[in-house]
Amino acid sequence: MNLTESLLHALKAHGARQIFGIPGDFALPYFRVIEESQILPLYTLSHEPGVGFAADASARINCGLGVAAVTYGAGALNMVNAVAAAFAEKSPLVVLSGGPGKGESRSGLLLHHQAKTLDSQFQIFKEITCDQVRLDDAERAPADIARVLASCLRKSEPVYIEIPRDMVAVPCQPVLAELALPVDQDALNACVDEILQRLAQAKSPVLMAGVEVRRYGLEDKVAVLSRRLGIPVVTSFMGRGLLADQDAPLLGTYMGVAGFPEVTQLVESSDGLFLLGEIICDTNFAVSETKIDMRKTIQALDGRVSIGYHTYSQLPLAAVVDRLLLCLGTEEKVFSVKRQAFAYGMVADSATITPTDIATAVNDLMLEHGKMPIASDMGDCLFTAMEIEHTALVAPGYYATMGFGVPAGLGLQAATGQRPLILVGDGAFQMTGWELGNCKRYGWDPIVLVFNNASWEMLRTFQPESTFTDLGHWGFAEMAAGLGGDGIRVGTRTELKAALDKARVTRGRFQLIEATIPRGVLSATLVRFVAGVKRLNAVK
Ligand code: TPW
Ligand code: MG
Repeated sequence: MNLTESLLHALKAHGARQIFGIPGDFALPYFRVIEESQILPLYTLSHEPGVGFAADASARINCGLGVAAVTYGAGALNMVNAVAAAFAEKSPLVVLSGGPGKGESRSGLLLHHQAKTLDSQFQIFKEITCDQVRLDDAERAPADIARVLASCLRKSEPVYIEIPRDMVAVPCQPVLAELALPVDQDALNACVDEILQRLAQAKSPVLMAGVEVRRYGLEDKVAVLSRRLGIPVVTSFMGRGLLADQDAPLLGTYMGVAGFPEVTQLVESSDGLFLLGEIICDTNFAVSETKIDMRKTIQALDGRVSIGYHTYSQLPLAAVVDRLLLCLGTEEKVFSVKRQAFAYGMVADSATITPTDIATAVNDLMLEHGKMPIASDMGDCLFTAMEIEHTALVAPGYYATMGFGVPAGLGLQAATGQRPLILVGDGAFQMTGWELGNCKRYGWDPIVLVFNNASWEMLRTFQPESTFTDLGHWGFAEMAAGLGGDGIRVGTRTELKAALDKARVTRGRFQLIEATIPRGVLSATLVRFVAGVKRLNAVK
C-alpha cells in the first residue's frame, strides 16, 4: 500500500463517502491515486470555493467526514473562505492539498503558487482547522493521519492534510484508527445529576437543539430525550432542519423578534434553557426580545458542559445525552405543544411573486409529493427557508457566506442520491451558480430557485440610501441551457406554480426557476428580522 492509498482507506474507514476536488500540478500525482484506486469516488467541480462548500455540505448531510481535495497555493488558498465557514459552523471537513516535494524546497528558486514562504499555506490553514499534518515521513504518517482524522470527528471541525508530491507513492502502513477517549464517569454522573435536577426544578424548561446534535448523529436520541423528559424542543436559526424527520415535540425555530411568537416567548421566559450543541452566536441570539442570561442556561458545547457558573470539561455531547437517557428510564411523558404553523395553498394568480409566496409554493409541493432536502445560500432566501416546513437543511446560518447554496446542493445530491432543492439569490448565484454546469456529467438534477431581485437586497435593507446595491438584470433562465439544464423565468404566482410542477416531473437535468421579485419586496421573516435589528440597534 502507498501513502495515498493508506490515507484514502483511512478516510473511508472514518466515514468519508466521496471526494470533491480540483487538481493542479502539485496535486496530479495524488489525484491519479484517487482515480485509479477507486477507494472513494471523485467529483471535480469548477472553482475551489464550490469544492469546499460541496464537501462541507456532504459532511453536514451525512453526519460524517467531507473531503475537499485541491492543489497547493492557488487551489488551497482559493478555498480559505469555505474552510473558515466549515470551521465556524463545526463541519468535519478534511482538506487535502498537494505540496512541494523535499527536493523542490531545496532548489533555491521560488516555486510557483508560493505565497510568502513554502510554509505560508500551512500557517494560514492552522487558523481555520483544528489539526494539521504534512505527510513528509512515511513511518509517522499512519499515526499522524489517525490523529488528524480523530480530531476532525471528535471536534467536528476541519483538518488540513498536506501531501508533498514526492511522498504520494511511497510505501506506507495502513492507518489504525485511534481509540475513543475515555470519559470520566464520575464527572459525567455528577454533571447529568445536576442537569436533571435543574430541569426538574424549572417551571418551564426548554431544549434548544443546535448543530452539534446533527454533527454527532444524535437527532434520534435527542428526540427520545425530549419525550422522556416531557420538555418541548426548539432549534436555533443555525440548527434549522434538525429533528425534521424525528418524532419530537418540536415547536419551531428560535429567532427572537423575527420568529414565531410562541417560540420566542417560550425560550425567553424559560427558567431552564438547555442548549444542546448550540453555537452561541449573534445570528442565533442577537435579536432576542428579552436578553437571555447565558449564565442561567445549561450549555453543552465543544466537549464541555457549563451550568450556571461552573464548567465540566471534557464531556462529549454524545456521552451526556446517552447518560441522560440511561438515567431517565424508558417511560415517555405525554404532552402536546403548539407547533409553528406553515402556510399552504398559494393562490395561483397573476400577482407578482414575493419570497413568502415561494415558501408557500414549496410547502404545497412537499405536502403533495414528499419532502426534499434543501441547500440555501445567504440572503433573503435563507429567511424564506424559515417559512418552509421542517425538512433537512444545509445553510450558512452563522458564518453567513454567500456562494454556499448551489455547490452545497450538488454536495447533497452526491452524498445522498436525493434530489435537492436549492434556494439562492441573484447576487449569490453570480458567485457560484456556474457549478451547475457540472450536473450533467454526474447525473445530478437539483431544482434551483433563484430569487432574482436584481439586487443585493439584504444590504439595501440596512442601508437603503446606497445605490451600489443595485445589480443588473441577468438572464439566468437563458443560461441554464448552455450549462446543460432547463431554465425558465417566472414573474407571477401562476407561472411559479406551473414551473415548479414541471420541474418536479422533469428528471435527469437540473431545473432552474428564475423568480423575478420586485426590489424592496422581502419575505415576512426578513421584514421582522430587519425591523428587530434596527429597533435593538436604536436602543443601544
Ligand atoms: C462571500 C455580504 C450579505 S447579503 C448580501 C451580501 C453582498 C447580498 C446578497 O444578495 P443576493 O440575495 O444573493 O442577491 P438578496 O436576497 O439579499 O437579494 N460576500 C460574501 N458573503 C457575504 N455575506 C457578503 C459578501 C452580503
Ligand atoms: Mg438579490
